[in-house]
Amino acid sequence: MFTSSAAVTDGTKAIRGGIPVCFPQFSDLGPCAASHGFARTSTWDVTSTTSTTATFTLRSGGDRDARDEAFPHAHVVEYVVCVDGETLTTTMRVTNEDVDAFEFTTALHTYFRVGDCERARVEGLKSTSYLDSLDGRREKTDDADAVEFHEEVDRIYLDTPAVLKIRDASMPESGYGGTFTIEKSATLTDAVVWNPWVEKSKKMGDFRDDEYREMVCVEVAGTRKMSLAPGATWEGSQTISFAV
Ligand code: TA6
Repeated sequence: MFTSSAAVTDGTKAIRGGIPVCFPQFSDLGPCAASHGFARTSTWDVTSTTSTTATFTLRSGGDRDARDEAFPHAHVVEYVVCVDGETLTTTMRVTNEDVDAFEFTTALHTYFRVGDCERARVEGLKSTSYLDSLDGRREKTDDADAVEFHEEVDRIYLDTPAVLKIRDASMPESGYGGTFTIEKSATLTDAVVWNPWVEKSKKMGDFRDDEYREMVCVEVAGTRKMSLAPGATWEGSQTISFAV
């Protein structure tokens, strides 16, 4: 995983790295003023741990601040992180504890560490429709065999295959190089691919100007509004593995 050397970790803003949990919305695709919603900047409770897992819970109400006003629905989110041998699985469960249905979008905004983004490529998205966030979210397709990073990339791929790969061809002496495999649940229909490149990196105070070279975001997501009935639970997960 990648975490920026300039990441802010005092709770005043989302940590620039790891796997930010985007809920109750991805980006601006929901009611919250805060991009990606409030979950990633909230304090979660650690509700259980085992030798391989940690379970976190975020419950609505209580002393939550005004961020809830935009999403006034009783809910609980459970997030389970499982490190088991060579795989990392992160699972999110959203339960509607209200009397009415509510809608949400979501993403697990994973930052992957690479040796050089220009030597990394994302495979599995050939000819899959995407919304280009750098061009008014116009729907496009890319028939290239892989997504490469030689400029800013910010794409919301829709209804993608379950398995995506990031091949990092950085030279071995960089200490990096290898293949990430991401397998996502069918409930996470979409995937967001992002690299901020030069200009956006300079505008991010919690990111060094040259750190765009060291990361690629591939974010398993549900970017189309999902409705959750009272008492129902939605579950989405990703399993990440790495091989040199
Ligand atoms: O990864 C997709 C995206 O929505 C990009 O547009 C960019 O804004 C990124 O998330 C990071 O967002 P943040 O709010 O963490 O700066």
